[in-house]
Amino acid sequence: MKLYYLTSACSLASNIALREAGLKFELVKVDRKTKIASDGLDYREVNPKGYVPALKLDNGEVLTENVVVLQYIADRNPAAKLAPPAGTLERYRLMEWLSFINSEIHKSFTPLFRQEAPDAAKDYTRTVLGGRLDYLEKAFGTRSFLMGEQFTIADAYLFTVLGWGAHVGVDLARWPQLKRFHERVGARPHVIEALKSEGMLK
Ligand SMILES: N[C@@H](CCC(=O)N[C@@H](CS)C(=O)NCC(=O)O)C(=O)O
Repeated sequence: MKLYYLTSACSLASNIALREAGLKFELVKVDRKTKIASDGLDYREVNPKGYVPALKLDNGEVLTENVVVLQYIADRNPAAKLAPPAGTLERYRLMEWLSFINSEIHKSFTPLFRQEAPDAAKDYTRTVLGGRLDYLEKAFGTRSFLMGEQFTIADAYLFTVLGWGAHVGVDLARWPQLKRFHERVGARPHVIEALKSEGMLK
């Protein structure tokens, strides 16, 4: 398998998940400006949507969209317990978290990274995002991970998006549980490996 990624983008979640699942994969960097991938391909031919992540399977099929790519990875090695079995209520709870992270947190961050977005739009975005994080802070309570005590792909995804806050004026200090969660996940050996593989850690 090949994982196409942009440094420190949402594809980091799949990079982490692949390592936590113990799967063999190749990491292929995409140049943010030219969209040329380090395997020599024009990334727009791999994923015509132009964004990461994309997971190229060994049979040549390409999977895109975080929520799908992450579940595909988890299902390749059920023993790693990165997702509850398909069809169980717990699996729907996991999908509930993945959807929440994707549409309510991940996509709320996007305008904050856009130079062309007006300041008023960014202020509004910070307010909306703050409300979502307030909810998460309460929902977390005393558990270690989103699904309880078991680390899952939802945690890999949440860790990734929370890491963006420091770059766009969203300080996690306002949400102590989330800050602790970010530190807890950031200390996992496979997470450290993934951060190093993208040059985010020495
Ligand atoms: N709907 C997509 C959105 C993915 C997405 O927003 N990817 C961003 C990085 S986090 C991207 O590749 N943006 C293109 C760019 O920055 O050039 C998904 O959930 O997978």
